[in-house]
Amino acid sequence: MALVEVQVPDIGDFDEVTVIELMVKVGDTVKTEQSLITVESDKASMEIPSSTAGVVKELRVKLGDKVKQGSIVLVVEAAATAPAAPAQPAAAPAPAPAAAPVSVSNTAPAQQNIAGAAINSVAGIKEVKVPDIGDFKDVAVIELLVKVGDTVKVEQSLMTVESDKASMEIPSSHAGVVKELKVKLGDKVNIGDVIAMVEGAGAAAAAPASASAPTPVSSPAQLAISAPAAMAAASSSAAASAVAAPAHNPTIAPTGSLPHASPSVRKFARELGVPLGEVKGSGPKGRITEEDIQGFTKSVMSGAIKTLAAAAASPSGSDGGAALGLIPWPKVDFAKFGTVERKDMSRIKKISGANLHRNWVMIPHVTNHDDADITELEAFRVQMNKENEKAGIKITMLAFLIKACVAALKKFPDFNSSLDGDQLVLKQYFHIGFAADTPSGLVVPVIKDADKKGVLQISKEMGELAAKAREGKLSPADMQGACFTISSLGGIGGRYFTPIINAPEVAILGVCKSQMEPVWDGEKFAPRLMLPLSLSWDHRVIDGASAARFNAYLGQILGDFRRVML
Ligand code: CAO
Repeated sequence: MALVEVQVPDIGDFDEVTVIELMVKVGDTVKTEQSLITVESDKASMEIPSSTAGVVKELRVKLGDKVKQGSIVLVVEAAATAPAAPAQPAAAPAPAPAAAPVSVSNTAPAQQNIAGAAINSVAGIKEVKVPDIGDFKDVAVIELLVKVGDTVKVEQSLMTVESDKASMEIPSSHAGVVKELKVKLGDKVNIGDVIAMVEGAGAAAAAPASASAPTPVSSPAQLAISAPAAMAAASSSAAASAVAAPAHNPTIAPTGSLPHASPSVRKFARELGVPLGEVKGSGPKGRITEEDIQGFTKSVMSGAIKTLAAAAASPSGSDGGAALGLIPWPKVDFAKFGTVERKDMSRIKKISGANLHRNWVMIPHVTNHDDADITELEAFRVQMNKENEKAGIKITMLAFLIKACVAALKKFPDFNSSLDGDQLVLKQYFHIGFAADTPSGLVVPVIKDADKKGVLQISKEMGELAAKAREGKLSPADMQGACFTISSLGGIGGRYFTPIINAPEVAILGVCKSQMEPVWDGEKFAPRLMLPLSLSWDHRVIDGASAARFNAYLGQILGDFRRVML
C-alpha cells in the first residue's frame, strides 16, 4: 500500500500560517477530506483536509510550526481503494474538490476579476458581490455584521458565511452607506452573488484584489440562536416569526469581541447547544478549543456557571429578563401583604424549568387539537386487564398511544427527526419518551425501540420506569434518546393543553381525559368515548397540513387498532 505525503494545499495569500491544532495522531484511520490540522494566520482560520484515505503513519508538523503551501503535514498509508495522491502537485489535493481550503486560496487570481466585477456603479450605488470562494458552494450566511444605513469602509466585513471546513467574513469592496442587504440569515450564497448595495462616498475605491478576499475566521455567530431565527423568518407563519425573533436578540448573541474557534469546534459547540460567545478560549490568542467547550459544558452541568439563556430562565433571579432585553422581573415584598413561606425549587424543577424555557423561546410552536374515538379500544383494554389480572401487568391507554404514535411516526418521518443546522436528522429508530409527574417535578423516561415491543411489554416497562421516576432513581440512560414524547394528563383531567416540545425533538403529543360524548354517526347521536389530543410541533420542520394529517391518522389507529399492523 502506497505511502502518501499529504501537503498543505494552495492557501493563497495566507502563507506562513501557524499550526494551532492537530486533529489526528499516528495510527488514526482518516477518510478523504477529513480535517487533519487547523492552521491560522491573523486573518484566517481553516482546517486542512486529507487528500487521501488511509492510516496516519507519521506526523510531520507539531503545534506552533509555521507551514505554507506544499509543506508536508503527515504521511498516510493509503487505503487500497483510496486514490493515490503523491504525484499531485502541492496545491491540489485533487480528489477532494469540495472542501479543500485550496478553494479559499484560489481566490487570489480570481479575486481580481471579482473586485473588477463588483464595480457596477448605478448612480453611485454599487453592488458588493461574493468574491471567489473557490470550491465552496452554497455557503450559508450565518451572521450579518452590518445593517441598512451603516457606513462601511473598504474591507470591512459585511457578513459571515460558513461551510463545514471554513468560515469566512465577506468584506465590502466599497466604502459608503449600506443601502440594501440582498441576503438574510440562512440564505445560501455563491461566487458572484450580490449581497449588498453600497452608496459610495464620492470616489469609493474598488478594493484591491487581496482586500476582496473572503477572510476565513472563527465565527462570531451563535448558531444555536441564529439558525432557528433564520428558518423562522422563512416560515409563512407569523406566529413562528414572532416567537423566534427574541431568540436572535442581540443581547443574547455576543457583540463586540468575536468568539474565536475553528469550524469543527463551532459545530461541536452547536451540537451541545453551547453558546460560543460565553466560552473563554484557552488556545493561542484566546482561541476556543474543543476542551474549552467540554469544560464549559461540565461547569454548566455542575452548576458552577450559568448560561445567559439559563439565567434568563430563572424567573425570579436578579438577572430575570435582562438577558432577553426585557424589563426586569417584578420584585415584590410579598410579606407586606400577608404571611409567606419560602421553599427552594427542587433540582429537577430547576433543570426542567431552564430546558422548558429555552424550548419555548427558541422553537416556533404550534399546537393542533383533535379527538380520537377510543370506545372500542378502551373496551378491549378493560377486557385485557381482566384477563391479565393474574399476571400483575396493567395495560394502560398510554401504552396503546405509544404504539399508535410509532405507527404515525413511521408514516410521517419528519415527526421523527431533529434539526441540525440546515439538516434534518431522520431517525430510523423509535424511542418514545413519556412525561411522568413525580413529587420532585417532571421527568421524561424513555421507552426504547417501542416499534419492536408489544403493548404488554411497553405497559410493564412504563410501570417500572414510572416507579423509578417517583423514587428518584432514573438513570441518565433511562431519560436519553427520545424521538418523540407523549405527555398524558388523562389520569388527572382537562380537555386540551399546549405541551412544550422536548428539544431536540420536533413534536410532542399531549393527551387529556377521555369522556363520553354524543357523536353524530350520520343518522343519530351515539355515545362515544372521545380522547382529546393536542399535538405541538416545530414549525421550522413541520407544517400545519402534516400535523393535521398526523392527528387524523392517529385517530384512525386509535379508532381501529388493527390498523397498526398494516
Ligand atoms: N382518559 C381517561 N382516563 C385515563 C386516561 C385518559 N386519557 N389515561 C389514564 N386514565 C386513567 C387510567 O385508566 C387510570 O384509571 P384506573 O386507575 O381506574 O385504571 C387512571 O387514569 C390513572 O392512570 P395513571 O396516571 O396511573 O396511568 P397512565 O398510564 O395514564 O400514566 C404516567 C402514567 C406516569 C404518565 C402518569 O402517572 C403521569 O405522571 N402523568 C402526568 C404526566 C404529566 O405531568 N404531564 C404534564 C407534563 S407538562 O407539565
